[in-house]
Amino acid sequence: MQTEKIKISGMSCGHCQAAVEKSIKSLNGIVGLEVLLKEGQAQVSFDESKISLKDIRASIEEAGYSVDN
Ligand SMILES: [Cu+2]
Repeated sequence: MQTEKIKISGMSCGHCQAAVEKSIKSLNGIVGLEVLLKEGQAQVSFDESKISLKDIRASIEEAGYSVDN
């Protein structure tokens, strides 16, 4: 298992936070997730044999938010 912190910009309210959570949770291989609205950050734990950080970042961008790192 791998845990990464991802900087996200564009989240301004609870709906944004929920949208990011939903898009990441819909991915196969996510083990743990915490999205922090104020910090603009997500901490994601995932099974790297099933999914890559790149896929997670892509899903955040598909939901309409920008990934900073
Ligand atoms: Cu919002």
